[in-house]
Formats: sequence, structure tokens, C-alpha cells
Amino acid sequence: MPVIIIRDDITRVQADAIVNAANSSLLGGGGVDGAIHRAAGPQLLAECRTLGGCPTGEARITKGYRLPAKFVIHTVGPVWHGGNQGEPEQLASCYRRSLELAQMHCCGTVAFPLISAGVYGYPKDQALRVAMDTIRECAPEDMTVYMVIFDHDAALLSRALYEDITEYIDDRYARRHEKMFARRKEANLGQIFAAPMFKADHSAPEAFPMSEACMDCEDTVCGGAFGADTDLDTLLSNLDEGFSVTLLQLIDRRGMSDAQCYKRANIDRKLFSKIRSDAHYRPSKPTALAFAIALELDLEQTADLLRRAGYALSPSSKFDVIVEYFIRRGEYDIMRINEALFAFDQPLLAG
Ligand code: AR6
Repeated sequence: MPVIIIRDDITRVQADAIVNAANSSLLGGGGVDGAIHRAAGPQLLAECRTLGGCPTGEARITKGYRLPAKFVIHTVGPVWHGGNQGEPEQLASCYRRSLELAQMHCCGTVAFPLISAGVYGYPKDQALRVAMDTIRECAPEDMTVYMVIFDHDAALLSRALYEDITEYIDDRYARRHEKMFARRKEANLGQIFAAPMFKADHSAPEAFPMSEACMDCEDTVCGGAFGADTDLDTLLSNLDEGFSVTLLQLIDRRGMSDAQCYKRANIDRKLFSKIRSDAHYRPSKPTALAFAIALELDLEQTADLLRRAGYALSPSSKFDVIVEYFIRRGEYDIMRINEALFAFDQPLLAG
């Protein structure tokens, strides 16, 4: 049941069904409704006329006509009256009913806009939260759901909600960059500097040249288990377990089933099977991190798992700093992390 947030115009999304934020007449309107009717052509309106409307919180299905989607599911969101008039329940019902219809029509992929978050005035951040929570609760396991955020919404989406993350980013990322450039200027080294993320047994300086960083612990030169004179054969025969093997061991150690783990990671079953059956599988960094989140690894364990896939957490990457923020706080809800990553224009975990 992966949920993927994308930035697009929903009329262009290739899914089995797209969802329309309609009004109760189902006879068209502005916003996403207008865009869908324009793109689908007049036959859509003709079919809608036969449906006899739709109450708030319910959904109806039609064909997609000229749209790339096979079906359009029309649902009627609540008008925002401050949030105490049953709006969250009605909005959740829109997603639930739409997913039920999609399942009844054997849709493997469904795309939603941010229902009620335009003309109907629902605050966008709260609308997104209801959407994500309901989709996660109700979407069938074998369905992929896209939350389609329109371009101009994305900018509005909730930097305010993530004030604390913004501060953290400023701390870990922006200031580091300032310091780094100041030092580079001073020393005129022409080298990239990075501060250590994790301390090993060494006294860690504030910053050090990356070229001298130990690959093993991300810290200053530590020598590692083997000396400089160790021959290549010895080094190669002492390779660490790779990502896949370590992942499977961690799943066992956590007492989780494979399915529990890949679902929590928002990873689909096919990709997990690939990882499982290939001891040398090299996942993307967002996939590796998604598993670290699913397994609730702390920062050091996360760094270790990433290293086995050939990656590190870097204070120079906004993506990494945001994920690190959640790990440090012990918050391992991948949907929340993805919402935050989306708000900061970063790639998402897993999807
Ligand atoms: N693709 C994706 N999202 C879009 C698109 C698009 N092409 N166009 C708009 N959005 P709204 P509502 C976003 O107003 O609040 C209509 O007149 C938009 O930015 O379309 O449920 C109906 O007939 C916003 O975030 O729907 C109803 O009368 C979200 O889609 C009424 O508006 C929903 O905005 C329904 O209002």
C-alpha cells in the first residue's frame, strides 16, 4: 500500500483512477473539478448527469473518457467551517469511499488531489494529514496511491507546520555551511569539509577534510581494523555483510515479519522480494533510509545500515538533516517524515 506524494496536475497522472473534488451536483465547477471535466471532454458531464448527484463524504465513479485514467471517482468534500462541524470525519469519509470504489473496480493505482483544500477552504496542511492517515488506514495492500499536490499548493504547504524542522535545518545545515565556507576561505584549502555525524572513540574536531575521514566511522582517521599494509586479498575476504543480509538480520532481531517491515517502510512487496533474493542488492538511499525508519534504528544504527549500501548521512544534505531530525526525536512515522520532506522540496523516503 505505498503512498506517494507527487507534484503534478492530476489530469496528467497515469493511474487506473483519479479522484475529483466535486460538488454535490456532480455537474462540474472550478478548481480540479473544472480541470478534470475539460481534460475528459463533454462525455464525462453527460455521464455525471445520469448519477443524480452525491452527498458530502460519499463518492461516485464514471469512466475517464479522454483522460489517461480509466476511471474518475467523484467525491464531495466538506466546506471548512472552522473544523468543529464534522469536517475531518467527512473528509476522511471521502477518501474511504473513494478507495472502496477503486477497489471494487480493481484499480491498482489511484490518484487523489487535496480534497476540500481549494474553494472549500480546508487548511492544506490539515487536509493533507487527514488524507495520509485515512489512505494508510484504508487502502488495500496491493494498491498504490498517489497524493497529487498542485504546484502552487506545494509552496503554501505548511512550512509553518514545520517551524521546528526549519530551525533544526538552520542549525545543522545552514550554519554548518556558513562555517564551512568561512573556514575554507580562511585556510584556502580548496577542499570540501564536513563535520562528523557520529563520534567513534576519537575526540572529534569540529571539522576535518573529507579526504581524511574514515569510511568506517565518518570520523577523523581511525586506522580501522586493518593497517595500511594489509593486502587486498585479506581486505576483500573480510568484507562486512552487505545491505540485504543486514536488513534481514535486523528484521529478525526486531521480531518483525517481512511484511510488517516493508509496509512500515512504505516499500512495495516486489521491491522487497528483489532485495531479499539478492545478497548484493544496492538500494537507493531513500529506500535504505526507509528501512532504517521502519526498523526504528537510532542514528548510529542508521549510519551503519546506510554504510552497507554505500551511503552516509551528511550534514550538507537537507534531505539527510530532515531524516536525522526525526530519528533523533524517536519519530518513526514514515508518512510524517515524507510530508515534511515534501514540504521542504526534498525527495521522499521509499517512493
Ligand atoms: N491537479 C491537482 N490538484 C489541483 C488541480 C489539478 N489540476 N487543480 C486544483 N488542484 P478545489 P475543493 C488543487 O477547489 O476545495 C469546485 O468548483 C487545489 O489547488 O478544486 O474540494 C467543485 O465543483 C486544491 O489544493 O476543490 C466544488 O464546487 C485542491 O486541488 C468545489 O470546487 C482542491 O481544490 C470543491 O472545492
